[in-house]
Amino acid sequence: MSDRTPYAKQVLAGQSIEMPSWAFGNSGTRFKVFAQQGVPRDPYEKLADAAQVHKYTGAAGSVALHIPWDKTADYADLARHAADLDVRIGTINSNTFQDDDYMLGSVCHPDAKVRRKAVDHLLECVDIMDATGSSDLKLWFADGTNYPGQDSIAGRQDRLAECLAEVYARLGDDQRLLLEYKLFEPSFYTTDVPDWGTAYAHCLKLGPKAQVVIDTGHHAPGVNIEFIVAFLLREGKLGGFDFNSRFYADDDLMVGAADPFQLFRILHELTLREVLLPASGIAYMLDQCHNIEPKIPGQIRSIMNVQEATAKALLVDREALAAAQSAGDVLGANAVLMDAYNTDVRPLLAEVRAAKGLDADPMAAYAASGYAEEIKAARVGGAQAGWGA
Ligand code: LRH
Ligand code: MN
Repeated sequence: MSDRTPYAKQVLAGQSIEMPSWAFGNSGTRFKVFAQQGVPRDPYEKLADAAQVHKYTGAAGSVALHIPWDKTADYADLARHAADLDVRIGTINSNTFQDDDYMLGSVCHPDAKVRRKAVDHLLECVDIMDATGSSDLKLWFADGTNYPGQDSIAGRQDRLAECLAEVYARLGDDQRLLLEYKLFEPSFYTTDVPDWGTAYAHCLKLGPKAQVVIDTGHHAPGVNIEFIVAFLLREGKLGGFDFNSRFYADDDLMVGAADPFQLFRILHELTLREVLLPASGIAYMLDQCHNIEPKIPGQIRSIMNVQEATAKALLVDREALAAAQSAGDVLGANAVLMDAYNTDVRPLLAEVRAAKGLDADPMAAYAASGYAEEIKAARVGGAQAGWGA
């Protein structure tokens, strides 16, 4: 078995996972949003908190924004603020799921006036990308129906395709749209982009600047997500991930917390195609809510979970795996993967961090920094950020 450690270290040193700005604000469920002390009041403070995660992990150099949750007067100034903090603004997320006009949908709404309003918001998000220098527009639509007969399933697809085409036409040369699917919620009968196949079909029709985002919490129980990864990679239509984990539905828990073996299997497919680094064009993002746990440590732990799953995947002896697979050696092939998965990669990651001048234990380093106490003391008054739902 060839020593894969040097290769693994090289890739791990270059890995970059994008943080969601909304993970630093208050979040919860329909039952309760528990406010936490020190939570940011505006996107500037969200970026400051995100910068702490990058400072201690060295692997979280960008932050996704969500509009209007991160609405601000001067997006170019916000981008400069990010640069001063050694991070950058990444994906711009649209929001057509919180306005009263969108009760029956946004881009799939029966009323053309409502669709116009939704598309205008999506076009405004592209204007914001021009100001922040972002290349990715991520589109998730809550659109769907709750009862059979409520609306035309095919008619809604026509409306969706028409609206997506207008947004696609507005994209700049270095910009793309990432279409995110989700099985259900908030709609409970049909969802207009419910699965990877629907997202893939719309992206194929749109063109090369349209790709699919896989949110790991958006599938029916038992769905083999790594199959979807392998398929979309083969088609060149995998645009990115919203990493999180779940025990039941769209729980938005820390990635790898509920099913670290699934995360490893997903990273294995990506490692086989050598698309782990930013140059691959695949956007690796977290999409999580830290409803009861402290948010900055929650993001640090999440980045570490992705790093650990990645390190294990990078240690898979691919030659031995390919040999066992072509020999039909079922148990042999499975054992190659399990050997890597059962490897304790924490010493390897500590070496990668040390080589970058970082503390071997980012969680302990952040806790010792006193930043948590600082923001609790400083951020008094004002309105804490949240989903505003
Ligand atoms: C929808 C979703 C989408 C975001 C939102 C914060 O469930 O995953 O990616 O817009 O969460
Ligand atoms: Mn998501």
